[in-house]
Amino acid sequence: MLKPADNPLDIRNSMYRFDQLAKHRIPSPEHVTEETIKTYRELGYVAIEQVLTEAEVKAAIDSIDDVIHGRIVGPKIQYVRGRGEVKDKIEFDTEQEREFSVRKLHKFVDHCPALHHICFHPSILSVLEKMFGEAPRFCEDQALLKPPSADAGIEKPWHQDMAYGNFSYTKMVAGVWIALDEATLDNGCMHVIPRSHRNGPVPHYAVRDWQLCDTVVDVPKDEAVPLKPGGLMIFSGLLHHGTPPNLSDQRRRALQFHYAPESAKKMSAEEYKIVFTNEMTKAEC
Ligand SMILES: O=C(O)CCC(=O)C(=O)O
Repeated sequence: MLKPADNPLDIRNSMYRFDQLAKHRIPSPEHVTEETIKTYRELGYVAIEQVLTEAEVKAAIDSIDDVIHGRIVGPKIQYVRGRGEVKDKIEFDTEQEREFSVRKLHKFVDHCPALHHICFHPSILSVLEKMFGEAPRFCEDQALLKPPSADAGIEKPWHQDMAYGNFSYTKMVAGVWIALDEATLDNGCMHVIPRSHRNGPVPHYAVRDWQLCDTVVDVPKDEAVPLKPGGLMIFSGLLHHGTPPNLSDQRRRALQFHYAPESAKKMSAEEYKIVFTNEMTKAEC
């Protein structure tokens, strides 16, 4: 398979395809049936078109802005590489320039009531409970901001979430990715390889990020998951997924929460190393 150069356009063109859309979509949480759960287990994801109201989406965006502009303190802010080194002290010419310099917020649910409400949204927890067959336990919160430019709106390379230490449990975890802006083919919506979770854990490598080796990604099977604001995708912690760089002029903000089945335990360091790293096999990427 192709090995892309470290150039956003080459990455976009060689690691993603834009002519296949994910088909497992339902209109709202009320449409979850036994069949939805069965297909979720088979494909590794389900998109639910409308879960949050316009007011919930607006309140979420306002909270994100409050954190970025220092009106709420406590959550962690991760800046785009090369920006914000001195964090709070850095000068930005405009509010928008500051907003476009942030890549990620996390650990905000205890500081932002509107985001706490979404994280523990009864509709979301009820769908997860059906998928897990037991109550979900919240693991971590993130806001993933993809500003509109090749250097700031960078790719999140293909990966499995359980390959990240925080999400490496002994049972399958689930991610819930919620669009706050419209997530489109152009501004970096989610992409998935349906059924890839069924092949189990795959070693990850530090390449452009902590990621699957580009050569093991089954790019021909890539399906994009565009979503309107308030729509979301629930996906298996072992599903291969990623988002291409945002080369458009539209920003793309999303929330992402992870949950584990209540009875799941954290993997030991040894188990984690065996399944998610090359320490045992020494295989190179
Ligand atoms: O929202 C994004 O761009 C990437 C989300 C994702 O897959 C992650 O951060 O694990």
